[in-house]
Amino acid sequence: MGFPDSSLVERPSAAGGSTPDGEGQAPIPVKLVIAGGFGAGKTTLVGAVSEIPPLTTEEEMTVVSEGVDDLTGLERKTTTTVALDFGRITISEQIVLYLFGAPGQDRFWPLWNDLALGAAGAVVLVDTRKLEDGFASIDFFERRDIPFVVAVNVFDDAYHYEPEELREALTIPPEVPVVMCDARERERAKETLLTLVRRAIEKIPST
Ligand SMILES: Nc1nc2c(ncn2[C@@H]2O[C@H](COP(=O)(O)OP(=O)(O)O)[C@@H](O)[C@H]2O)c(=O)[nH]1
Ligand SMILES: [Mg+2]
Repeated sequence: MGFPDSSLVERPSAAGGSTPDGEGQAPIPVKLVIAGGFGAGKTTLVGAVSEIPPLTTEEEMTVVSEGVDDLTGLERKTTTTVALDFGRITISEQIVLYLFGAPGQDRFWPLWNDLALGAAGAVVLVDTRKLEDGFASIDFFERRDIPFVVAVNVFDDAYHYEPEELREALTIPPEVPVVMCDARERERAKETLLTLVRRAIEKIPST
């Protein structure tokens, strides 16, 4: 059987097919959102794990965004995502993850509702130098009851927090995993996605 169409339409369930182990079936597409503040490492993470060349709409930051996008502490950042990042990673014969990196700037908030539609879960990337930027994303997924994990992207020049300190500072509920991550490292980024998938599966009501 060929690869499923790219419509990302949720299919009933893996167990609905004829072979219980999913053998011979096309993998189930699972949509995940990569969220977080501006410069938290979303584009980097999608690029690090994607098995297809990530589709990204990075644009050179122009003078137009000067004074609009807050570059404090991000002096080396010269590109910005104007729409979204898109990547794909196959985690097993049964599951293929489609990653949608959300644009971090406040002015793109209206897009987030569309991005979250049909999402099985979200990674909220947090830059510890700009902790407060994580609140809006955490709040967004909490309100919609979308499973999420908080991934702390540890930048070289950032103060090192313990996960529990961050949980308290960001008032992250106990059931939400907090993981340390380096968005540039494929294996760490992949482990973050697997933590999210496990969390999303846990949240599926057992009937
Ligand atoms: N030191 C360090 N730099 C990172 C890490 N993740 C991303 N960066 C850098 O931080 C900048 C912002 O990352 P980017 O992915 O564009 O952020 P986005 O706005 O969330 O998409 C880029 O220059 C990255 O190379 C990290 O884990 N450690
Ligand atoms: Mg980006």
